[in-house]
Amino acid sequence: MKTVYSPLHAGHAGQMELVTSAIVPGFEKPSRAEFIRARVESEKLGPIIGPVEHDLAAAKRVHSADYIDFLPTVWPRWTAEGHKGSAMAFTWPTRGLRGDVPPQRIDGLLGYYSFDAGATFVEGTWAAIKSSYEVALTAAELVKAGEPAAFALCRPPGHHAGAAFMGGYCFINNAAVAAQWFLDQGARRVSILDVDYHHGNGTQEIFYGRGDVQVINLHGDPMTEYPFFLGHADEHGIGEGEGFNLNYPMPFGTDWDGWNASLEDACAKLAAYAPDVVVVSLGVDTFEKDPISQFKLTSADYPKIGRRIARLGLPTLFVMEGGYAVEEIGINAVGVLTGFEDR
Ligand code: OKP
Ligand code: ZN
Repeated sequence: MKTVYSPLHAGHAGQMELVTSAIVPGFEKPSRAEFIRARVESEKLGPIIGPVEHDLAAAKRVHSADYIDFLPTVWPRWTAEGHKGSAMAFTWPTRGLRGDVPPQRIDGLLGYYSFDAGATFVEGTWAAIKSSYEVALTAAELVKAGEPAAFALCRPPGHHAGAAFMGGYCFINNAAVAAQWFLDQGARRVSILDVDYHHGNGTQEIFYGRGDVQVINLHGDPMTEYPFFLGHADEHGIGEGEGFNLNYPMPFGTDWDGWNASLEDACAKLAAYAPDVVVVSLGVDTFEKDPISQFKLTSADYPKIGRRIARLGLPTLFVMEGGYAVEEIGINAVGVLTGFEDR
């Protein structure tokens, strides 16, 4: 299959991250995408192509226009106010506070448009966000044009970004953009299968009231794992979306057997929904050696995931999300893709 990749991701570098009482170098770093690209090449997965330029109209189909228009202004405003280092939110409008009034200063606006301190900006961040979005759309176009599958090597990732908020390293929800784009191109139903270790709270929020996108998440139980405030098994969707959101929270220590049982159930529900296309939010932070995660999948398990998804027999777009064991991220991510191709 073809891979879509942009070198512009690399400008999103040197971000700092708040981790349990310390500000440390971000886990979501450029080498992640470079290890994956190198493995795509060494495994001869297929051609690597650059993204086609797109305006932001497709992003505004799943995000609010004011949120999307805000993103390119963050770094210029942050520096204009004299700040140095990563632009990062520190105050959020939670219960009892006014979440409906955008403040005037960038410090406040960052909180207004986020749910945590995890989506940080440096100088090259907006260009990276835009290129990641274009990578997803370009790969979606390949699938629309008849390729059985395509790989969007997105960085930064997207599944924590909601209609009007960023967080968890995510800004534009690339998988959600692609799913909506398929619908706008004539698909009747789309399934999003999110296998990243963390619950894709943004994707769930965007489609929660919708029956034309089935959202399935396999993830660490939010009772004990980030993002903590969404991803429970009793979240089924609402209104038209009732029954079309499925969560499979799993405990720390989950290995292939436990995880695969969830995948099997998820694939049965996906097949019953009979979508025209599947968008896989492909995170490989379920890996046993991932530095921020608590599942126990091994490198030998990733091709099995790809093989199972291939058995659905549906056009499939893979969109890169998380994975922080950088030495093995290429082996694991590309392992899913070669497994999908049954080789
Ligand atoms: C992004 B993706 C802070 C831990 C929070 C944020 C994790 C974001 C994961 N002590 N870390 O889903 O891989
Ligand atoms: Zn993750």
